[in-house]
Amino acid sequence: MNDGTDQLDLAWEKWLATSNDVENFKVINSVNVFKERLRELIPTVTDKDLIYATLYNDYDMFLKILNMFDDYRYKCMKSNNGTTESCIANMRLDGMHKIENLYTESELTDLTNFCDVVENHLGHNISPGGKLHVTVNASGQITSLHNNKSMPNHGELRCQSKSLGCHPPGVEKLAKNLLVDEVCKTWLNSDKGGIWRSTLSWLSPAPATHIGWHIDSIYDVIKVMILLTDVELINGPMYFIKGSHRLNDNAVSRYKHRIFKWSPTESPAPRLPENAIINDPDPATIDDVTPVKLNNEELPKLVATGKRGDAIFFETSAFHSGNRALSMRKTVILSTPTKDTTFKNIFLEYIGYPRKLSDIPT
Ligand SMILES: O=C(O)CCC(=O)C(=O)O
Ligand SMILES: [Fe+2]
Repeated sequence: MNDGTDQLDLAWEKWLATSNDVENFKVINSVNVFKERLRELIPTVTDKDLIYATLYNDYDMFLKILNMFDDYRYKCMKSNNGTTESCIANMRLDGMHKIENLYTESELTDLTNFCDVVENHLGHNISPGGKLHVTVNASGQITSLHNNKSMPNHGELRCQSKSLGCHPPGVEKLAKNLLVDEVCKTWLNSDKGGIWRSTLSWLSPAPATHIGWHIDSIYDVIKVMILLTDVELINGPMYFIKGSHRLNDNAVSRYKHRIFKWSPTESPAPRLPENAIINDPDPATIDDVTPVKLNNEELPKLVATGKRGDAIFFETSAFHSGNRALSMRKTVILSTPTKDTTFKNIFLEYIGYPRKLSDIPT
């Protein structure tokens, strides 16, 4: 199969040689046109099965096709804003980028007030880990707050918009930040890439990591982690394998192909086997320099430390992990939708990913 981006380059060069009209070089950049093409090119269930089986059985093709979608998207990304541009450049290279001091104290006030209410109400019941259940009456006042403590060995209490049915107070305002909006939309090359879900989290000291090495899914999703406390090595910063959003024919991409094959469901997030990465530090030995060792390959890591008000963007199809904390870490993580955003996501959904094992053609 041809690599579509080579073809795009050739077409571009030919166009330049014969026309001065750079603005009118037409590439598909519309979700609806792309969907129409998919229906024309892959019209039947048998065609979809064939493509699914190829991606399933052929590791090289899996890499080539997923990377082709990224390369094409990277070429189409446009932004008029210098800060967005440099953020996107680092996202392409590393899969993660921090913007310092993105939020002012006054912008953080509403969410901080909500955090104070929760903390004052729960007291020592802020830990161990679990889900925060909130009930609200008709006039929007909180009538009960409860930690279900469903993760007794973990330190993370989560308040998810998914279970709440709305964003926690103050989050919507943070999500409306113009830079966040522009970075997410530029990264996905989609005007549908607005903020979809949020997770507010309190990470307290605990015997186990709240989440080990994983990718959120094969789909493209950008998250922005807003730090509500300073996060240093001792309060559980996220680890991230630099560049692991790309498939570079290394241990990362071999695992991603296995995840594509053997983790058909999206929840819980596809994890690496416990012993795959010999690097699950406790807060006393955590560092920001030692590479991650995956199957004897050394991979550079990034560490999501920063100050209150900083925002850390990361692509969630890269490998990342939680860490344990020696003192409280508070963050809110906003995420974009998978549906109707990148062409890769639309393609994967179109061929029926993720499929149950019984629905995978061989
Ligand atoms: O809380 C963390 O450090 C990890 C967060 C994470 O895995 C995610 O939001 O996808
Ligand atoms: Fe994650």
